[in-house]
Amino acid sequence: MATLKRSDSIADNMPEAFKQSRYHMKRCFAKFIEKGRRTMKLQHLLDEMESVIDDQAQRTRVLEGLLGDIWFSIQEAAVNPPHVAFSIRPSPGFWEFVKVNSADLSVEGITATDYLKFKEMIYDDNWANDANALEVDFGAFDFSVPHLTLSSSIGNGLGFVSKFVTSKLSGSLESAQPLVDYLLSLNHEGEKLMINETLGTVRKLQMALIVAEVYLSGLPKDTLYQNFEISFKEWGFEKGWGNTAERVKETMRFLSEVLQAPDPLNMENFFSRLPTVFNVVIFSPHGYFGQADVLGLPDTGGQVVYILDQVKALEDELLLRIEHQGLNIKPQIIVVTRLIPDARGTKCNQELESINGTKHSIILRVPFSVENRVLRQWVSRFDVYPYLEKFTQDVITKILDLMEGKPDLIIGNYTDGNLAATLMASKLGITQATIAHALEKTKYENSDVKWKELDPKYHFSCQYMADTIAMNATDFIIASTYQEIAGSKERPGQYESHTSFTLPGLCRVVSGINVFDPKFNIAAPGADQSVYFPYTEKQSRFTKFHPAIEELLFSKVVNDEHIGYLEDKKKPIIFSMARLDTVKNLTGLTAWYGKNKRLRGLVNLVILRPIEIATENCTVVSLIQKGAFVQPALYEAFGLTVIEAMNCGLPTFATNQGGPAEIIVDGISGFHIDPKNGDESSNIISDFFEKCKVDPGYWNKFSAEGLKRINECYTWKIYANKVLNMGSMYSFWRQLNKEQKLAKQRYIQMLYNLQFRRLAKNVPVATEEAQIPASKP
Ligand code: UDP
Ligand code: LCN
Repeated sequence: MATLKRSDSIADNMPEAFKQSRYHMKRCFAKFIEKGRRTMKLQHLLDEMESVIDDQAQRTRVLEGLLGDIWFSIQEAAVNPPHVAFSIRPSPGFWEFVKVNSADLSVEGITATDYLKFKEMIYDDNWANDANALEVDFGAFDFSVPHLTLSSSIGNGLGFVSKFVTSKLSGSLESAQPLVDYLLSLNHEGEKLMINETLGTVRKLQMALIVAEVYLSGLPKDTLYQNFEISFKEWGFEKGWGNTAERVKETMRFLSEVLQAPDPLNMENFFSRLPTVFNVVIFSPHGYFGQADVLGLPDTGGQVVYILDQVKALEDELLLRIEHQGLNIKPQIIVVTRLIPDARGTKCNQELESINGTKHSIILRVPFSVENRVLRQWVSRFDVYPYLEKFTQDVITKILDLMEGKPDLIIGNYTDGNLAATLMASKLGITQATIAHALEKTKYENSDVKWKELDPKYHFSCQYMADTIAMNATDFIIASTYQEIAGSKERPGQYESHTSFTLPGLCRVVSGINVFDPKFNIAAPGADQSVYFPYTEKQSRFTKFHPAIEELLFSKVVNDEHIGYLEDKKKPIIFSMARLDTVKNLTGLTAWYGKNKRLRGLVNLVILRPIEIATENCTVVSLIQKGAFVQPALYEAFGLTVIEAMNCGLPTFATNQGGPAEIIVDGISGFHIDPKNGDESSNIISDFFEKCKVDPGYWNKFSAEGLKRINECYTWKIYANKVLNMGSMYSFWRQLNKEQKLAKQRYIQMLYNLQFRRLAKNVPVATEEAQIPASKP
């Protein structure tokens, strides 16, 4: 049987595929167009095929081989009788579009633009046929930027950029001059770092490095930089190479190798040593950003936990690097959020707050103001757009004052933070990074084409414009998983869903973001290991909470704290904890448990209602020995609770929809469960506990493998190291790419000014009356 040839396009393969079952396919297409204009997802197509071909064996035969290969890659069909157009995704990041005539099954390959127009006809005919409809095409700027080509390389931008930089600096001595110029520009508060004008050419630098290396070889390895600083300065070297003779020599060797014959490894090593990042601004405007009493409040979840842990990890890594660079500089990280005067018992009405567990990092809160009035109440993350520009302007003034100069890196979080970061980075000319946590677009089906319907509540027009602007403006993107960027075989990634989309009547984004752009990087977060530690570390437990937890789980007295109690104390406990939100599917888990007698016989189920202090969770976890954690979400962007549980050595069952599918290697470091298939999921959990009964080593095996997976891939130390390496390399990359960057920035400014601002003005500004908070979907 023929199968899909990758070398040919889908449009080339499709006629051949139809030949397999022409009669049946003609009947299916007749069915597809029967209801007139509409969009259909793969499942709809399969359902309608089922109603046409009722014999299952026959259906299986139709969808075998080549046609099956193509059919199961369909993401969407747009029906405009007599044609049906398909968007097909043969593998992550690769899209093709075809238009099929239902009468004769003739196939025509079409462009993304034509597919979007065809789809728009369903929603807004006039717009679809408007020859001057606004098209946004960021691809037009990307001709000079190299792109990855393999799906498997997506998310490894740093490695790719260092290879590309290497090739740009290769060839002749002059080719490396941009690196020398960049080194010459490095300074801290005006004080030069690395080299001065004496070493302004590649040849001079190369010679000086040789002399310096010979000199350093004669010194004991631990000789402090201060002891040879004066001679080095005379030769043209400034501080920043290292704190000891040994470290300086290593750094110099990396550079000598790069200048002699550039290679990516030495390039990356050299850049990881460069003193380029000291002051960092992190934006997270929406929700309640605080260190206590905030989790569970509207729009306030894992993003806050992530940022607070991220700051600690980045500060630790910065302090270490600065020490190793031989510098005496105090790094500073400022998390910028919104000041909320009506703070509901939190500290969100306080302007400045030091961040626990750090030496120099703080939270800065700046209020949203409108028409010279400070907004007192919380505003939903969907409604923040009218305030962001003024907010960012106010932030810039405060930051320049607090930092006594510009920061070196600005990191945005979520749509609002990323837009603020874009405005500030472009104004000050600073390296920018963005983090999404979760992009909303994939959460709501057809939310792009149906934007007009949804806008009054969600303002997706603002959000998708802001996301597209920030993704394109930023120097690098930090994603937690591969799937966040490019999804899986079956499901497109969150970023990938911005490749091309349309907001009929507003703008057609024919090229929004390219997931093969080397700005994409995966740096997964970790969990705070002083809070989430292996259950074996008994001495670290917070035993003072034990009686309260005992009472919570086993006391028969019903009160506000708990509903129900555990009768059989000997049964292991499976537990789950999340914000009370439909997407977290805690009701689903409860129903699976109720339905599965075998599971009920094996384990107790505990659902923790939102509780504030993470340490309590940890204690609960450690108490529940030989139990398991279950994360049944319908979709989870990353899933911090999954890695928190695994950090405690708790075997974990987590949703196969989203990040957890990547965190856990199914059947090795935990288990994947399908949130849409409760019977299968509850049986997977039952099988596990049955096996544990027969073989107690089975539980330990999964506990240990979970911990191993965490230590190999999901720690804040690994994260901080990667992110600072990115900061260093992409700062240089943006210099090398200056012209292209500037052109794109101009285009972005126009889009911001002519589109985003206008849209933001349409979002109603909150009145003085208190609002009723909506929960985060
Ligand atoms: N969390 C908590 N108490 C709760 C619910 C959640 O401390 O009642 C913490 C949880 O430990 C985790 C974060 O909030 O650190 C939730 O992050 P996750 O990525 O799992 O989901 P999100 O809420 O961001 O969607
Ligand atoms: C937002 C989410 O929904 C979670 O899945 C993530 O773990 C969290 O942010 C932190 O990135």
